[in-house]
Amino acid sequence: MTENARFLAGTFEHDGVIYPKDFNRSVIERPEIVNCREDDVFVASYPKAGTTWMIEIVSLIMNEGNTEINSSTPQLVRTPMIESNLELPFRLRWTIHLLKFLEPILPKFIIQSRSIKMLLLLEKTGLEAAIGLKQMEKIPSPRLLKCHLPYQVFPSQAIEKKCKIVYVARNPKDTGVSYFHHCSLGFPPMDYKGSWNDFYQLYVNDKVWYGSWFDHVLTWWQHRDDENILFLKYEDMKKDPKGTVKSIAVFLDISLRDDTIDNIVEFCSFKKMRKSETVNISLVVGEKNKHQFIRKGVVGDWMNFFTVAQNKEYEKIYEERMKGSGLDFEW
Ligand code: PPS
Repeated sequence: MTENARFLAGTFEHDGVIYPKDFNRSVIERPEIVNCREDDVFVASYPKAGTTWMIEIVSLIMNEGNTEINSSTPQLVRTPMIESNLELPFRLRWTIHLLKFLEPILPKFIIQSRSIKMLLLLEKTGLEAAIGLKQMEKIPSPRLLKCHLPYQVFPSQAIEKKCKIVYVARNPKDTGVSYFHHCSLGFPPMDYKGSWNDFYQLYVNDKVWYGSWFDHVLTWWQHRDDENILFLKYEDMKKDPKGTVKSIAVFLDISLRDDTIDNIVEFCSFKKMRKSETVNISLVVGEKNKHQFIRKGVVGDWMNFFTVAQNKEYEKIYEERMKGSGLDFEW
């Protein structure tokens, strides 16, 4: 089986969009089952748009700059991803706890074996608890929730109750490159072993998780003027992080002191987030892995990956799909 065929075998399709097989099918097929509260806040995006960065910013705004929870609790635990569904069997959960207890005394070669590393990773990153719907119930209001869902399968209760949603979009070339590194992180289901050229074929044919970048971003873009939706771009966050924090605070109706805003910008800088174990899962899985989660954080890294032919093909698709939308990106 080719690497791309193996990738596709790990997916399911709903309404023409593919998703990882181990995600919660019912959240995607029946968006009305997600119980939402009126004061829920969502960060939504197509994958690799800067979601993790945005969540750090929004959570700090909601906590009026208090960094305590962000420094101590994995992001995945405090901000559930609603469609995730990592339902570990009871026995495995116990093994993980036992391993954590024994970790300081176990020989290095055991700790570094792939499966043990994987189990410890689950514990350390909070992935062990990443069962979106179950986690959501446990979190006190106001909750901050994450998802990558296209608008048409976004929780309908959230739309009806006008929950606030911050949607972040990033230019599709950098998104694709970042997506390649994400899928290649080295642990299931992110254990893609193909090359960039292989992955490009999946990406350009909308055969990656959450489907077409264009469908996703443009459908959310159509709702940019809804009173409960704030549509932001990664490139603008890079250019003006302080302005970004201010505009989100206004949207959430939270007033912040100027020095608090500066602290939020600093706490959420690429440098700081890269070093933070609560957000950078690569620190837990191993810095030596050539693919990183908090990786480069720049605009324009696509130039190091797209071939001339790929760029030509992609530009043509971009022109066609974005025509008349009023949405454009700098890259
Ligand atoms: S995910 O897995 O879909 O939630 O990934 P997501 O968080 O959306 O996107 C990851 C990319 O965002 C970059 N990143 C940042 N850029 C700038 N500043 C900060 N603070 C920051 N934090 C994360 C991260 O490095 C990924 O982009 P690439 O291009 O791979 O570096």
